Amino acid sequence: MKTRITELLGCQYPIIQGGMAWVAEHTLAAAVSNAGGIGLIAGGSAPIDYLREQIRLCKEKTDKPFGVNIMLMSPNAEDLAQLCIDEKVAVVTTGAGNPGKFIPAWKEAGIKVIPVIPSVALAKRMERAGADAVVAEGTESGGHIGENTTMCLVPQVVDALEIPVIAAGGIADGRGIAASFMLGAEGVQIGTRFLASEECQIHPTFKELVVKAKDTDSVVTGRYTGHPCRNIKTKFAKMLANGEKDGSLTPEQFEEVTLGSLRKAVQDGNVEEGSFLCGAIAGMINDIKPCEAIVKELMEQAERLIKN
Ligand code: TUI
Repeated sequence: MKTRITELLGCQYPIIQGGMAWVAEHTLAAAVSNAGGIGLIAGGSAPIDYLREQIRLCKEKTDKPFGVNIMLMSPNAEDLAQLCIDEKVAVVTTGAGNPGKFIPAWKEAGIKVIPVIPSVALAKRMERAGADAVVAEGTESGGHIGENTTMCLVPQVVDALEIPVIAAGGIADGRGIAASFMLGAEGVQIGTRFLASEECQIHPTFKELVVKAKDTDSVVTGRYTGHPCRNIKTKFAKMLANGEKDGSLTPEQFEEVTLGSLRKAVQDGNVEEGSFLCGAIAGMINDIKPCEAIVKELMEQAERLIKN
């Protein structure tokens, strides 16, 4: 399936792995790139030395293109942005903010720049700022989210832009990819499906929560802090959601109890205090497989559907 995205990024399939903070490290990124997609390493709020090492390890594991996600709320986003230039990373995606000020330097360095955006207005600004493509991310996604749905957002972004659009949020099988293409997208970004992959290095408890999740097992917390996040509905997430609703948890207390909660979920599998960020499509995911098998199955199903 050749699109402007496969051409732009020099990959076999128009599938980009989500840049999941604390989750997306070099083993996962290299596996997705070796499977023909574009793997991503998450900068998150990691120290610069950690990200440099991850990039170098990824280069050892794959000779295919891969990328780095810069989380713009990170206090060291500036340093990580420069590191991508120094390490000659092929692709940069961004999240949780406006990357406008970094785009000229990335473009100068020959990096393909793909901001993740939750609205048409920001998509247009990114095109004007020189982005090569955008990821239009619906509220079905895991982690930090906007309000609009994939079904509504993607066609509106496609209509508003000349550059290619990648759909994200709620896509975990070939039907989701085919549907995204019908909406005008030329690629997909997939996160949650890769949580349940063999190469993903998260705690086994996290994978088990994804595989066991039903359609109603995701919840958005933290709307009142200005950083809404979609999580798996654990006891901890329900406590946060209830505390937000009934006022028993102030925004300050919310920030306090969620500090370090991504690490507690990903590294420790701590269901009492961890935030298991995950998309609303988790209910459809029932097995853990190698990335190569996931990508192959996704593309075979999508190509069959589109041909019909
Ligand atoms: O960024 C994500 N998903 C994420 S980032 C993350 S780590 C985190 N940690 C603490 C608080 C918040 C996040 C976990 N998941 N997805 C892409 C995305 N970007 N979703 C929404 C946005 C976004 C929101 C506002 C992008 C731009 C934006 O612009 C505001 C502005 O400055 O105009």
